[in-house]
Amino acid sequence: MKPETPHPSRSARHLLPQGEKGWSRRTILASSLALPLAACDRFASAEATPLDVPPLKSIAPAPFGTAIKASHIDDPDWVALARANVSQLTPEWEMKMEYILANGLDRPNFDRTDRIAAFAQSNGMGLHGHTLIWYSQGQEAFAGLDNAAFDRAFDGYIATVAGRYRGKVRSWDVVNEPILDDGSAMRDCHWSQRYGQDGYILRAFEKARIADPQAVLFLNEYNQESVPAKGAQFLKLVERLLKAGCPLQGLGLQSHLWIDIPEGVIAAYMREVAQFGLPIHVSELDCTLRTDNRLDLRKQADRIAAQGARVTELTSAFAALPKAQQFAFTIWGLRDTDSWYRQADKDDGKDKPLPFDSFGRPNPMAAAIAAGFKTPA
Ligand code: 9MR
Repeated sequence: MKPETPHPSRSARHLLPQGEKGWSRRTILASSLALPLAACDRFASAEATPLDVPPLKSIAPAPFGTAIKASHIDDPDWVALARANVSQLTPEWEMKMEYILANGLDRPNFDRTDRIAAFAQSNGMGLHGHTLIWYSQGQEAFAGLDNAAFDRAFDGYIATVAGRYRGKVRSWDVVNEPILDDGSAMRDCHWSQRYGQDGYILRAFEKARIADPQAVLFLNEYNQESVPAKGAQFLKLVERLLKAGCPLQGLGLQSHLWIDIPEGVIAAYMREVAQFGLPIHVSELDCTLRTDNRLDLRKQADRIAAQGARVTELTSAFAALPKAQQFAFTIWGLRDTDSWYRQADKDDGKDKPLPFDSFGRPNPMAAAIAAGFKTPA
């Protein structure tokens, strides 16, 4: 029911210069000593004094959001944690074509989408729509349509979905992830095959503008803040779209980070992308502790320290944006166990990619977010 999207941060790690992920004799020696210590580390962290971090929404310079699945609404612990910490929600899955068109084009299903929208409203939380058009979805539902039927279905989907949540969402990710992982070019997909690589984006934004004239319309992409070639391609795309008169109003930086992103890359990109003057949404922050290098035997504590550094860099850079460009700051789940990294098929039981642990207690990552909000840079 839920085919996975390619793993953004893991695939990007292959793009790092060798020096960033390589290993040396010295690393191996140090690592072999680290092995028994790593085991102790687990106990050390279990006994650590709980961190005292203020509710994240109370210290964020903009709405502070989380991804939500409809099942979270039935989990009182999740609801309490969300009420305390967030002021905005992004449906993690149930506002996507994959869910809405699961029964085919003629029978759109909004049960869980409506439930999330009602939950946001009854809790006074904002709602960010995610996502109308995505290369990884819709292929099956649109297969076999002739051109005229394809056009009707494409335009009709956007009109129906964006129209239904008009007045309920603050904003939409109109198009998600249009650029190839290595940043070399735009993705080719079923949408681009019909309308062209920029054409499908332009068409989607125009239709979304008509369906919901008030919502702020975003282009959303991962690894632009961490992989320079991809960031450069994103900036070129934004420039072309704006030149073509696209009603693009905001830029979504997903920010699926990992611990070996070289220092300074994220902050430099934030300054660059801000030059368009458009609102910025850090839209899906998480930071995995995993690395691709199986010989990387760093202790959990060292990984967490590296995670904190990258997360604070991102958060400080967001806090340094002009106020009018701070649209929202969203984490891709509250508790580690809510993360897509911890879904059954990929769970290693150890990753801590989110600000709260499985009991809803602040992780060091929550403190790293708080530190960044306090020190704009
Ligand atoms: O976290 C989401 C996971 O639960 C879904 O199965 C998956 C496919 O719909 O999408 C994940 O969220 C992705 C987001 O929609 C777009 N950027 C990458 C996110 C992580 O894969």
